Order: sequence, then C-alpha cells, then structure tokens
Amino acid sequence: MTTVQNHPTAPRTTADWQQADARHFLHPFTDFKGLAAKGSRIIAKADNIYLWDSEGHKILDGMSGLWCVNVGYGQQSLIDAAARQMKELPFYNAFFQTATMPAIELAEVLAEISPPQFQHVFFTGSGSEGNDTIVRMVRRYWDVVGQPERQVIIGRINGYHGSTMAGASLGGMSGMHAQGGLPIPGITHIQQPHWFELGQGQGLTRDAFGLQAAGWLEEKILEIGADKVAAFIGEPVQGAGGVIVPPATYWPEIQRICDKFGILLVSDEVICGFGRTGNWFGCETMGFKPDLMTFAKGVTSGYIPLGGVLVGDRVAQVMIDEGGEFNHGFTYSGHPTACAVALANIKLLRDLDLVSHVRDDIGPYLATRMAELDDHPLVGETQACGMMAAVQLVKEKGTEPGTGTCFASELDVGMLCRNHCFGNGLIMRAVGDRMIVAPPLVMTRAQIDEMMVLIRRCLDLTLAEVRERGWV
Ligand code: PXG
Repeated sequence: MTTVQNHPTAPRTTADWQQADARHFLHPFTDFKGLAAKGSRIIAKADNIYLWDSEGHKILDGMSGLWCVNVGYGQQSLIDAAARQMKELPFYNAFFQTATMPAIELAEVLAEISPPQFQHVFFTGSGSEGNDTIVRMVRRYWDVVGQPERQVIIGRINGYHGSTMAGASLGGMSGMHAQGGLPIPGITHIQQPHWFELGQGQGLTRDAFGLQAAGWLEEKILEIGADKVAAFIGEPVQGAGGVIVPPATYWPEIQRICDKFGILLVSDEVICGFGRTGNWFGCETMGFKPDLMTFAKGVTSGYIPLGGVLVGDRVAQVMIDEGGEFNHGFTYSGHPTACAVALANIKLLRDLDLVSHVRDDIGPYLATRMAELDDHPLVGETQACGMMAAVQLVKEKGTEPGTGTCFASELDVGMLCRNHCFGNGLIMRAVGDRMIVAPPLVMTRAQIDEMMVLIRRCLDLTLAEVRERGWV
C-alpha cells in the first residue's frame, strides 16, 4: 500500500523544494539524473520583466518565460479576465454543436488582427497540438480536393515545431528524431537559411544566399515529385534553433516556389506571432502570405495554455463546403477561460500599442544595441528581429561582420556563457554557441540598456574563462 505524505506545513527551504522536485518531477528536455544531482532553480514570483527565485535573487527575464510572456508579468487585466471567466463558466467544450462566448469572440478578434486571408480558427491547447492539427488538416484538404497522393510535408533541419509525434517530426531537431522512431512517415526536411553556418565563405551576399536556401525547397519538391507534396512549413524566424533571421530574399522566394507548384504554405507563428517581430504575425515582417498559421504562446502571453491554427480561405472553403466531418479536436479546443485571457491579452497589446512599439521603437533600439556587440572579440555575428536577438560566439572573428570560426562544439562555450548569465541575474539562452534573447515587448529603452550591461559583462567573463582555459 502506498502512503500519502502530507505536504509539510512549515515553510520549505530551497533545498526542500529541490529534493521534492528531484523525487517526483520529470522535467521537459532534461537529463533527469543530472538535474536531480544538481537541483533545480526554483522560480517563486515575477513582475514586469523580472523574476525572483526562492533565494530572493532578482533576475532579468530575457526570454519572456519561454518566448511567451509578451505583455510582461503581473498584468492585472489578464488576471481579472481569468477570475471573471472561472466564476461565470470555467469550462465548457466546443464539441456536440456547442460554443462558449469567449471562444467565439476570440475567433472573431483573431480574424480581425491576422492577414485578410484568415477568417477561421481551430483552437488547440498548445503549439504542438496546433502543428498536429496542421498535418491532419493539410492531408485532409488534399484528400477532399481529389489529390490524396499529396501527402508529404517539407520542414527544415533545425526547425522547431513542438514535441508531439507530428510536431517533433515536422521539426528538424536531430536529438528529437533519435528518440521514439521519428520522423513519422511522409515528413522530410531541407536545410535551413542559416547564414553563419551555411552561407559564409561561399562568396555569396546574404541576399544571394537567401535565394540559394529557398532553392533547396524547389530541389526537394522536384526530387519527391510535385504531385506528392502537400505543404511546406517554417518559422518566419527560427526561434528554438537559435534566432536565425533569414535573408530578406528567402521568404518571398519560398512563396514563389510554393505558388509555382500549388503547395500549401504554413507559417509556424508560435514564437513570431502576437507582436514579437514588430507586426502581429512574423509572415507580415518577412513578406509572405501563408495558407495556414500555427499560434500559441503569445496569444495569452503564456498566462494560461492556448494554441491553434488560423485557417486561410483556400483551405477553409474546401474544409467547410466539401469536407464533411473533420474527425479531430481536443477537450480544451476553445477553452473559455484560456480564450478570455487571450482576449484580455490582445486588448492590452492594442491598448498599449505594443506592436508598433516593437516595430518603430524598441525593436530597432534592441537591434542597434545588439550590433554594438560586433566589436567584442568573442562575437562573430549578431542578429535581431523585433524583440528577438542572437549573438554567435566564435573562437576567431572573420574579416567581415557575420563571419568567424566556431569553437569545437564539445567545449560547450555557450553553456559557460549561460552560466555566467545565470550568475549575474540574466536569463539568456544558449543554443550551441549562439546566445539568444527574446524579452517581453513591454521593455523600455532603459531596461534594454540594463540588459546590455549584463550581456556585455557575461561575454567578458566568458572571454576571460576561455582565455584561462587556453581555448583562444
Ligand atoms: N512551434 C514553435 C515555432 C515553437 O517555438 C512549438 C511550436 C510548440 O509549442 P508548445 O506549446 O507545444 O510547446 C514551439 C515551442 C526552446 C523551446 O528551447 C521552444 C519551444 C518550446 C520549448 C522550448 O527554445 N517552442
């Protein structure tokens, strides 16, 4: 018989929390044994762009939680919206010919703020479920229009589309494909438009490299046979892959190729949506017109889980007029409390004019300040787009900006730098040796200055450490 332990009534110390965590909580993307030995950092509270851990340390959250807290922490109108809705109707489903008012209203508002081809939305509980929905809907679309052999969906190496079977398959993360028999059949990948890794050293301009990278899609389509290809999916700016901002030529050329072969174009807006790039959606910043868009994260600023798919007219008309029943959906599709929080979040984004704040003021300011890091001996490239930015660490700088020689990956220099960030009160992620930030959109110029002081300090500390170890 198992005995149920009562939760202790005395306040727990950090060590108590860490022990309970290690005993029972399996964290995502984590070496369980390694973390249990080390102990988690326990985050206790947050306000605006700052977090506090269980030891009372204040931390500047350069990652908006996990690319999601776009309006910053502590926004009372989101909290009130959740409380109000929970009191009125915490949950009801959208199956069996029923609907709730917040879900209807949110569908209406999403149609309003998204590009004009989007008038319909399918709700899910997360971005991964959104991308599972994409796979099923895209394949269903081609069935209904009488081309069922169009099954293959093309994604990109180092793209990230979630962690479910379909999401992880669409993504191009080799570590994920190595576990659980992925990708599932009918999903394949092309190389990413990553200048620093694949573009430099070829004697191409960035724009020429953008065309070359888009051309890999056409090559892949011809290799598979255009009549077998259903869709192409990509993030406007790759997020989890390391904030890889493609050359300006890339997305318009991808659009041209998809149009040429009649292939559906899917924009995964889970990170780029809701103002992150300086427009409501990343496809607007990158200049393309997708047929479908996945969203999650910023739709509620992460205050409560919600995701979905915006379905463009081309697909929606077929699914509505000729599709019959679409056998797909989740308990939480259109969750009223989540939708009420999303409505409050979008109202706040509008009231504070945060999308133009990012486009016209704080985004360009972040880009300018990040570019100043190009003079640092460890920095080979900086990139920024709206409120996301990357700093590529290098062993040796190249002769031109955007070039350089990488450290051996087993040295894990990015992790050294990330540890200095943690130690200095800054959340900045490392993707290999690419340091990335995606701070809340409510950030002020003074707060960006504060973040830049921390970033430069951490780069200096990392440089001192790699010198000491004789790695440069
Ligand atoms: N698409 C994109 C573009 C994402 O960034 C998902 C789909 C999946 O969403 P859900 O809600 O199912 O997690 C994501 C999620 C990281 C990291 O390490 C990024 C994400 C999730 C977890 C970690 O940068 N993005």
